[in-house]
Amino acid sequence: MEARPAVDDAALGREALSVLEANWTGTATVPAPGLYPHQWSWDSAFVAMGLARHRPDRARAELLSLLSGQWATGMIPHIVFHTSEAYFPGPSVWRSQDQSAAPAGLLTSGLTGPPLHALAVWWLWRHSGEPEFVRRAYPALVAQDAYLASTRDLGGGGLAAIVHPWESGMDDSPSWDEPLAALPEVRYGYRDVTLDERHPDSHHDRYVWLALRYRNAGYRAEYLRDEHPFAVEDPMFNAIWLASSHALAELAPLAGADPRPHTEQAERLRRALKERLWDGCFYARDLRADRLIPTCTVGSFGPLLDPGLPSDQVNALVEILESARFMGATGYPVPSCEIRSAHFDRSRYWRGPSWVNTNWLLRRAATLHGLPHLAQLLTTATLRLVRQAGFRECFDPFDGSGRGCRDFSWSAALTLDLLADNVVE
Ligand code: 2M8
Repeated sequence: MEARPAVDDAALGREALSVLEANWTGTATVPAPGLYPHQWSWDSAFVAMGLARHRPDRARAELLSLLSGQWATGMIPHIVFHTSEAYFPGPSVWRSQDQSAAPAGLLTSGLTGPPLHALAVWWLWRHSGEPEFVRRAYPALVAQDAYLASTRDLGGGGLAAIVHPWESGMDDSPSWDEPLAALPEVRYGYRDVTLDERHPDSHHDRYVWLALRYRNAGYRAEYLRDEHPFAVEDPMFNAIWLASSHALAELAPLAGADPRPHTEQAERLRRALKERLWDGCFYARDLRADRLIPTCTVGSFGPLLDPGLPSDQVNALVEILESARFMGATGYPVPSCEIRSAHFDRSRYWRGPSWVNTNWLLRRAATLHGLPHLAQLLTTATLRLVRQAGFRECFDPFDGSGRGCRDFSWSAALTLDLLADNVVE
């Protein structure tokens, strides 16, 4: 454990705000200086939610700047490149400028990310009002929803498929091992120092190969449907979409729109998650092999974000989450992979460490399901992590030591939100 002075809540909040100030480029908040020098999609949504009570103006600017990268297809890219700072894979890999659907004058990646943005807009509305901002963002959020429902329903069962591990945001999760192993032996050949340093032991050759295949096919919907070799229905990605559908239903009247399509979408997603991904726990489905991937990860608990999840599923998930398979055996919740799995690795990115963003999502889920004890436990333990180790990218779930980069934006932003709710009466 790194030595770190104990700080009180007010000091911790000030530190969090100063990290976010330092990571603000004038246009967007980078996840971390140096390592992640551009704007990432779900990072921006988390940052906006964390800033909602402190800097709503900045939170709105953050989301609008991300939405400026949206493609005409409705796809919100997982990275928007506002500067030319070095990062691999950067604009020369994605070549968004060659796509007529991509925004003019702004470079982006060609993949998408977890669709957290409607929830973020709702969060901002709830904490700071401002119907004008909702009206402005609403059409982009509806277009994103339509893109997922049409272009990404590759399995035809009502769920969205991710077509690259990077789209999950949980890049190296063991859930992708099987579908990646089924790809041909590829050697992309390009060794990128920053990529290898960021995440040694990752499946980089296959990641880059998959991205290039999709790019070379012109990011076409038909190619994804008929040829792309990686297509997975991920419970967390779809649960975030479901949470955003509920949020859209509440935002719709503010934008003068009908909430019903969004309520129906949420119900469709709930049914599809159960039919396609539930087997006592939620698992990812490999569409190309047509089978469930039998690894339980923190993503398995994503569907708890649905306030309408039936109580038998809620109870089963909470039992697993609190058991010795997950937070029952580690000092610091929530390990990103079940600890008894052969794939669990306490140090490897998304294969074991605990993350502030998933803790925050599960804390929200616990609140939605009337589980205050679980919500408080997640709040207290997450605050303990950042107090002890700082705003690190992720944390060893057993001893709480920091992993990955420092001054990580979503760790700082969500700390602000946890502090705001952690008022002891
Ligand atoms: C990580 O992903 C990027 C690729 O998109 C990377 O490894 O370079 C993930 O943790 C992802 O969830 C996150 O959005 C991104 C930036 O923080 O870093």
